[in-house]
Amino acid sequence: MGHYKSNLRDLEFNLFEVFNRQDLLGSGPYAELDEDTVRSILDEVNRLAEGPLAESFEDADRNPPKFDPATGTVAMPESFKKSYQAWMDAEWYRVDLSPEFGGTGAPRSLTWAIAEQVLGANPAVYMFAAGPGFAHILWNIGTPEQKKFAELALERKWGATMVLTEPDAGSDVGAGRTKAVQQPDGTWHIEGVKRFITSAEHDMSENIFHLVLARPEGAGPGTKGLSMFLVPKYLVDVETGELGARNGAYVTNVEKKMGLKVSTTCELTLGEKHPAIGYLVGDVHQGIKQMFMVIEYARMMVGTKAIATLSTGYLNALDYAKNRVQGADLTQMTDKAAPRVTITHHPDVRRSLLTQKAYAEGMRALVLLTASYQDAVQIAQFEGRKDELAEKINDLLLPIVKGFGSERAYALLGAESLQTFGGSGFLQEYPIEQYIRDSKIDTLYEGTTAIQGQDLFFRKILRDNGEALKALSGEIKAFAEGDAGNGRLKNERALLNRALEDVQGIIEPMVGWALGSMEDPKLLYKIGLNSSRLLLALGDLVVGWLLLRQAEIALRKLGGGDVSDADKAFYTGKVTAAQFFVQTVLPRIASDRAIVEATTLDVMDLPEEAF
Ligand code: ST9
Ligand code: FAD
Repeated sequence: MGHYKSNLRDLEFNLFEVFNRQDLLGSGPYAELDEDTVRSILDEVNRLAEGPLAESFEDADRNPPKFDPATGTVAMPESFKKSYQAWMDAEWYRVDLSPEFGGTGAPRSLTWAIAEQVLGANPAVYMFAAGPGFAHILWNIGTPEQKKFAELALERKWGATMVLTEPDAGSDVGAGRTKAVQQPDGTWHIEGVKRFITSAEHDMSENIFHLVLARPEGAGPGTKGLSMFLVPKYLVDVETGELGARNGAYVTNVEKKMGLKVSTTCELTLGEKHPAIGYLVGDVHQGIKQMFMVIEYARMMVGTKAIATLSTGYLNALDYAKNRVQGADLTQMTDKAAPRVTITHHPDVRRSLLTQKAYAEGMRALVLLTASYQDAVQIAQFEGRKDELAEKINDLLLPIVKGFGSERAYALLGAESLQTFGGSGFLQEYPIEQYIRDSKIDTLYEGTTAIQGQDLFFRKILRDNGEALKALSGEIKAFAEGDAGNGRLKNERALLNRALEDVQGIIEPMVGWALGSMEDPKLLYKIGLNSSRLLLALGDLVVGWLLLRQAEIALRKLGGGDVSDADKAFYTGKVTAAQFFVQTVLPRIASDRAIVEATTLDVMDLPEEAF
């Protein structure tokens, strides 16, 4: 058995018992899919994930890619190449592509359920396999020539990258200095150095295309002055599909990293040896808007990766705890001859396991809730209309999936999953230490947690006039004040209601400071001091609500009779995990509220030398 332990039962529970995705199948954009087909796809991906994809996870960490500075090339570990090949050969990435672009056009909820399995088994496989998805975006927004390029990229399985970051432009993408100079033939020469570019070099596809943000000469400052260029590694004759000359975009360094070592993180130097030819995407100067189409997808991917890792971390810890015998039952602590028990008997281990379970399963539900809004957006598009509320709620949830998901997953992997193993967790014999190293990046790339917190408050709440938040809060309130659980969840619904009030009590002063900042700009600091706190509190609230929704369903199933032993255990675990989470995690939001209400500017007034 490999390192990866998936949770197919819980994925299916979410899809078919909580979010009822079967109701969407068989009609509209999903006319070609039915529940059996979806279940068999998940089954097949699960087999791949636990087998060939997971197989190289450890080896590729211990024997990472080798960079040759003389040629700017990378040799990938053979073991990893096999995993990657298995994924690309299976072509499940087509499930997410539209039928017009050679795909299935499946609901996003299914594609994220698939993604979870790949990301949990071997995240870098999913990232190196971004080519078809990036090609899809290019095909949607590109010129006729670029559409042909995109079709070739899909057919020939070319790799792809998103290229924003520069040494002096990380969170502040708008500080980018890479420039674009228009040529008489309408192409552009791109000049500059980009860094930390994922998958920019490897030896697993014949071509790689880069989607690069650069500033046309004379364009204005900031992100709005950036345009997006298609910069292929090898130039392409889109009529014949022939690869032409090597383009002038070379990898000049590959970083040595703490984790996720098999994912190449590259310095990409453009136009130094010879011109790096770029094509203006869609022939329009809307670089940041276009790049956010990729970023939104990638942020969802990063959150899903973090949560998938926590889930397999928890299941590995659970497995260990069920087998590790150590100490006597606490009730027999004074009897030195008492039988030794497995550590699952110890209250503190149980607390830890249930915390891991509740977060892993609650955050999986958060991913699939978000995906269900993406389904609604897709259906509306298919019907030729816009579902603005679904779009807004998806936007609101994205920083929570990414920022809250990655923070909680990383913290729990270290503080709880590894801890369950005792000293053994520290060893490379078990996968947890690698999970921790590999998942730290999730709080950093695609916008750090601080950036996610600001995105949540300034863009997704304030700029939206709180509309999406109001809709989501309304659903939580209706649930809390309803009769879910038939009396069994009464106390928990009251706790949920209290947590909702506390989150609102966090947001209200923040909105007040935002309004007051017109007169007193320093009030913005008070928001900056609390936006990450809000991100985490709102995440906990949504997870608590989702867990209780699951518990309500579980109670109904348990009360319905004819439940298999396995399902009885599954549903019983759901109820207790939800109650535990709501009783032990949500009350902490009250202290966050008190902290926010008492915010002063002392931190900002402290002179730098006093730190
Ligand atoms: C990175 C990659 O880190 C790591 C992993 C790579 C893995 C690659 C593989 C991925 C696999 C996935 C497969 C994909 C397949 C796809 C398949 C599809 C079928 N939402 O607030 P302003 C826009 S990459 C939407 O003034 P500043 C908007 O246009 C590096 N749009 O910002 C806005 O205009 P307007 C990642 C947004 O102060 C404009 O930006 N780096 C959003 O100028 C300006 O907005 C980062 O993430 C949004 N949430 O700039 C950088 N926000 O307002 C992090 C902004 O008119 N830094 N826009 O609408 C930030 O995000 C900054 O806040 C900033 C600030 C740069 C946006
Ligand atoms: P900085 O922006 O310098 O941030 C440093 C610290 O300051 C952080 O704690 C941050 O939260 C904080 N900070 C910065 N600005 C603010 C602010 N305004 N308010 C509050 N706090 C702030 N980029 C790509 O373009 N393509 C890729 O494929 C890609 N892949 C990556 C892969 C890896 C392994 C890594 C490490 C990075 C990758 N990146 C990629 C870059 C990544 O997106 C950036 O590292 C990230 O956006 C942060 O930028 P930075 O590292 O420059 O940190």
